[in-house]
Amino acid sequence: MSTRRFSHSDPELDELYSDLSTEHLQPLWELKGLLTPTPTVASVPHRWSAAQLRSLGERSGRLVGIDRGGDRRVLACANPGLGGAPYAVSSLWAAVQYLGPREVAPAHRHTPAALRFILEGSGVWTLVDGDPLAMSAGDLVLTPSWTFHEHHNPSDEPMLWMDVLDLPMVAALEAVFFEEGPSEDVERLTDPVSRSERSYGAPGLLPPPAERTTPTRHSPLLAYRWADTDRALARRLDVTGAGAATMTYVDPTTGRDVMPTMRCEAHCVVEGASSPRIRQTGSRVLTVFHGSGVAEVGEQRFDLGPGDILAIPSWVPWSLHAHERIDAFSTSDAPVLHALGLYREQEQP
Ligand code: GTQ
Ligand code: FE2
Repeated sequence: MSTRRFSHSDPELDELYSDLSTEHLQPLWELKGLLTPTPTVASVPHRWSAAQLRSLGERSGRLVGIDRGGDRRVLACANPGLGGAPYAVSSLWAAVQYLGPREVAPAHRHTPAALRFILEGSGVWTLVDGDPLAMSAGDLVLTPSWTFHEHHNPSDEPMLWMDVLDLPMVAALEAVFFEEGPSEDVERLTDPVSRSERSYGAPGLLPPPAERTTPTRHSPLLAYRWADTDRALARRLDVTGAGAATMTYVDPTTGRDVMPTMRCEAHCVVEGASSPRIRQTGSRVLTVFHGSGVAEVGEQRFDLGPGDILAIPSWVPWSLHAHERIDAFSTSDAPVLHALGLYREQEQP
């Protein structure tokens, strides 16, 4: 057993290299590509098409029972630059999950945090630590790290949504834990307003400090409804007057990102307009909720329509151009980069 061996024409130096290898040591002066002027980025810009995601989700629904090969029927976006790893970008898992009529994805929890953005339909409830959260098109639903969650579809229609997890980051830090939990009775799930929304769901209004839930690392508000997001985007568009606006989903008690590892943003670009071309450290996955247009990511252009999922790797300039008004949702690892002092952003010409 030895580590990578370097060689040299000088026999003495070559012998040193041999001994270094035996001792599992490597000479920095022979190592290339470590301290690069700008980030080395493995993942590539890529788009998964909504039509494919939907039809392959449906086919999986017909062929694969919820109990076969795991409890969740999930198709993970695998970035072509990541050598077969089931990650959409290097730091984020993104996937579509398909839950058929009257199916249940049983309770469990894990240290990787998850969120769902619902692209179409309604009728599924996700229970997060026992709190039933209705899921409808345009909603963002959080399942923070180590919270028990389960998905119930008591309706007659299948439903498909997007999951994003910080799994690649938690796996890189070797801190993944998982456990199964007791599933709840589906009969309890009829209430459309969760406990979390009753206390934290009104803009600018909170229970008195002494009555708030013990602060955690994540937002106590676990569902962000499309009607609120839509109104916020419309008002913000009026203010910016720029034809494009972005709103960040935050913890209403702190103003910070909804979870410690992931930033969620809603974007809109009006017909004929473009969002600013920017590049940022950290990676992002974006999905289109409404509208159509083109995404420019680095040198590539992708036609975009509802339900498409787009991978935007670190430090690649990107912008959206709307043919019809685009509403989009994105998740990035920005809170991690900020926390570590690694966040950089540049507007590109
Ligand atoms: O819905 O609980 O896409 O545990 C990956 C892992 C979804 C989930 C994913 C999960 C889930
Ligand atoms: Fe899960």
